Amino acid sequence: MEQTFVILKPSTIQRGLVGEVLSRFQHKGLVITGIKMMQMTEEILREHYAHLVDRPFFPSLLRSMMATPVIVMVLKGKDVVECVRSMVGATNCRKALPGTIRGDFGMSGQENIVHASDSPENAIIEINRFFAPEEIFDYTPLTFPATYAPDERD
Ligand code: IDP
Ligand code: MG
Repeated sequence: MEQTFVILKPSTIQRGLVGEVLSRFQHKGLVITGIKMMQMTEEILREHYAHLVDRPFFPSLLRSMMATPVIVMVLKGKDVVECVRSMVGATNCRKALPGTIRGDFGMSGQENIVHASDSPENAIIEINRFFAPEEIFDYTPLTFPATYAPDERD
């Protein structure tokens, strides 16, 4: 089954929203297969946000992402990459639809609560960037038969 990579950004830590955001993913039926707190560094952020290093807001994004430790996690589910991106909503929280995580919990384009991988290929790259293989636990919860039909569980 597919996995995706999520960061609870410093805005989530600072504002005390870790439980709220985590419960969205759990209530959806997604499985946490990896989770830890870590301090971002400029080096890893330059790699993770390589597509943005030349943008004028990049220095501000770096400061924002290093303002506190973050919580990084790996979530498992069928079509989970697409599913989590739609749960997260548009990049700018003011434009993100109500019902999405950014739409419900934020007011900023930069301080936008979460990161989520944007494709299955990038999810694999990002999981490997932030997690060692032994930090990922590929178990099957007892709730799976009530969460998926048999042909959805591969
Ligand atoms: P995404 O997080 O929705 O995938 P990206 O375009 O990959 O959006 O940008 C990564 C992060 O950079 C965003 O989540 C946001 O924190 C920040 N960011 C993107 N565009 C802007 C901007 O125009 N101003 C300030 N920060 C931005
Ligand atoms: Mg992105």
